[in-house]
Amino acid sequence: MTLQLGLVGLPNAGKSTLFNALTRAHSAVAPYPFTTIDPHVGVVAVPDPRLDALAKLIHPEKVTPTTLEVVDIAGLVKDAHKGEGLGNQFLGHIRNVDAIALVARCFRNDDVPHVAGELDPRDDLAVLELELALADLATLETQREKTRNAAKAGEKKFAAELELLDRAHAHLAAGQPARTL
Ligand SMILES: Nc1nc2c(ncn2[C@@H]2O[C@H](COP(=O)(O)OP(=O)(O)OP(=O)(O)O)[C@@H](O)[C@H]2O)c(=O)[nH]1
Ligand SMILES: [Mg+2]
Repeated sequence: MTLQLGLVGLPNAGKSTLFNALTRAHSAVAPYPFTTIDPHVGVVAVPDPRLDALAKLIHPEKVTPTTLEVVDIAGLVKDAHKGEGLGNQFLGHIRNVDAIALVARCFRNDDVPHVAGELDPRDDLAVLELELALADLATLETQREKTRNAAKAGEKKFAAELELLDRAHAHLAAGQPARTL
């Protein structure tokens, strides 16, 4: 089974560097923002000593390790939901992943500009969390509109769905991530 992982971070945080380290792929790495525009996908086998031990015991014809699929996307900036930087539409490339890794920059290097001006990983993470919540909010609003119309048409299951979407909306609008609902 493949586990999918999406990398999210500010431009120049080191997402592609991490992607390359994890997958031994060759995503472009450069000391300027927005090096990555189109998403890159890398797949790597996950070593597991338990699998090796099992293979030694039962000698299967084929041993298939689980794989990790890593998706490297463009950098997300503050106010991306208002179109800043490359906007936030590219988040669609990681909408279906199993996990999102937030990549925060912790290294100092004057040759690699920081989009926020100075090194502050905690602040960077807050920006990422907020932009992800706002992107979720926009998705939810579209869905809520559709569900509201369907509920008006009288189908019962949509009334229940609308109630859940309303709760999720209030939660996200209060700045809470969807996963804590
Ligand atoms: N010193 C140091 N430099 C790093 C580290 N990670 C990345 N860099 C450098 O920082 C620059 C940006 O790295 P990238 O991996 O391209 O960053 P990114 O997050 O993919 O950037 P975008 O694609 O533009 O969003 C490159 O010059 C890297 O060599 C690190 O851990 N330490
Ligand atoms: Mg990159």
